[in-house]
Amino acid sequence: MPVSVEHALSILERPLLDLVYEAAGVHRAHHDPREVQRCALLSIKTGGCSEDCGYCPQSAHHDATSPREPLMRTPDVLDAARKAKDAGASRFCMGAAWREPKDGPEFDRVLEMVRGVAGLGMEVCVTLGMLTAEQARRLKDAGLTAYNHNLDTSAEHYGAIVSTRTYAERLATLGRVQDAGLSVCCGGILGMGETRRDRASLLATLASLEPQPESVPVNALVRVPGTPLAGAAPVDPLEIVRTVATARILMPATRVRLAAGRLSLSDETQALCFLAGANSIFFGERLLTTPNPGPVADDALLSRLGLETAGEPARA
Ligand code: SAM
Ligand code: DTB
Ligand code: SF4
Repeated sequence: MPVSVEHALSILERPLLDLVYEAAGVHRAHHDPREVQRCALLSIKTGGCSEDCGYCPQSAHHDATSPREPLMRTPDVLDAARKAKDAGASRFCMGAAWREPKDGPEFDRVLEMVRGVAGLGMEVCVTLGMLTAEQARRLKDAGLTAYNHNLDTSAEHYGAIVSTRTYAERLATLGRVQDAGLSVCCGGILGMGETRRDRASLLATLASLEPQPESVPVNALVRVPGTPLAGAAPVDPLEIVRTVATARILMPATRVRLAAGRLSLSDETQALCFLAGANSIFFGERLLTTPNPGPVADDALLSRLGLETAGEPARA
């Protein structure tokens, strides 16, 4: 069912505590509120990307000092996945700094990585840029759980952030991913100069996808020196809470993931986000190229909040 921007905005703008209270109720009706999934991230191909996304340290258009690394070897990726599993991650997401994957040996290697991670009994997700229908089908056949492809912001604000591709191209890839029978992981970034209406517009677009995304990552912009958005004003943490709560109300069955930017969020803000329906985090020392709180801090946080790890694989 299509969700209108006005409807999403009317939820997003409710008095904060009413909003969180309702979202918590929806969350508890659809999920075990004590469970938080740990999802590990690995950059399998880093930097030198031809796109000009204003937030991204991996774009070749900016002066950010992100390293450039060619596509990793499969055994190294599988070692990282095993370590993540041993540390409690049940989902492994691999990211590549590509506009789109080229068919040939590199794409075949990614398929091999997907088969390997799936073989470890983990949920497996990749984010490789735009896909053809055939590539989506081959990823599905290799055992991929979900494809991450973020819309990042509203259609209206997108052109201020990225010029080398369009919102329509992003939506077309999402359609091909769904047609291949893959789950969609699709979310956005807060703190890129967008308005509340932009956030409502993004949430309405996500909630109108059919089926709704299996997971929605909510990123707070990591302001990396050298990127055009390095000087953006930091987002008010309570706006992140509002966004999480609205996502939960509009998409009751979706996993809402607190993604990039948690280093700039207090434990108390994260606690409010979990109350408002977030039930997954990126876990580990690094995101793709930037730091993340790390397992020691996250173990401590989850234990202070009395939260448990969802789908925890048996530890060796
Ligand atoms: N190149 C592929 C693409 O753009 O679809 C996949 C990798 S790209 C790095 C994956 C996502 O990382 C982006 O869509 C964006 O949401 C997120 N991201 C990149 N840089 C970020 C930053 N500085 N802060 C927060 N999120 C960021
Ligand atoms: C998502 O929404 N956030 C992750 C994951 N999906 C691929 C990426 C965050 C990247 C943050 C910047 C960096 O570490 O390079
Ligand atoms: Fe490239 Fe993805 Fe970064 Fe954009 S977000 S510059 S497509 S790696």
